[in-house]
Amino acid sequence: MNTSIEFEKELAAKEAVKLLSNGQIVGLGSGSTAGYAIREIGKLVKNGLKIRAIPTSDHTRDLAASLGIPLVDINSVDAIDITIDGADEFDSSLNLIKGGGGALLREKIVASMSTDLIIMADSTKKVEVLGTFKLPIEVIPFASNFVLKQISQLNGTGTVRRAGTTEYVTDEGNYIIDVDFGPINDPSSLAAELNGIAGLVGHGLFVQMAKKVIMGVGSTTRTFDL
Ligand code: ABF
Repeated sequence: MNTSIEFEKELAAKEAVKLLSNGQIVGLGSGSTAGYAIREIGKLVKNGLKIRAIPTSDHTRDLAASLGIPLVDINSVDAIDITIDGADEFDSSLNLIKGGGGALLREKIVASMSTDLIIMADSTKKVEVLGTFKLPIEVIPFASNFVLKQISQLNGTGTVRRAGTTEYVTDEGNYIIDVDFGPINDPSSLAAELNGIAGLVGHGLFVQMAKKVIMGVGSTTRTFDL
């Protein structure tokens, strides 16, 4: 574990949590940066913060529950006030690659329902052009070979993610294909192409969804707004 990167994640998370206020419905992201935020929220809840939270993964749900953070069923709310989540890459337009942790489908649903999507990042996540990090794509297992072929027609090279000797399976029972598209110069067009592939249920391109990125850098934070 790189302690200075971990420190940047923690700094970004603590800064993001300052944006929460009483009465909000809060989307809780997944991954290690989100973990710092969730632990911070747990402390605030013990000290009286009144929120209801919607987790983006089973792991986040279990962590939030263990800290006494009140949870609410996503299907019982019409909207989410604010979501704080991590990312694998972000560019200067605040377009994101997410899904390295495998929770991209629920993360995108929660983000889509959120008035404000706040991304927390360490300084390694900022890029000029998205695409060094392989783009995670979630597929139903029945369609994995078909989707791999469709992706190759878009000049992507994908492999089904493994967990030891078997395929990695998401919280929704799907597979992940990690795809090297090279530099993604037009994230919006690629997202539109991917959205049209049958059997592909989600991808990690979050285009024009984030309102703000809070990045830890050294011993401080830097905020990128739209
Ligand atoms: C989630 O966790 C994902 O969208 C992203 O893949 C990952 C980032 O992980 P970490 O915060 O551990 O770098 O936010």
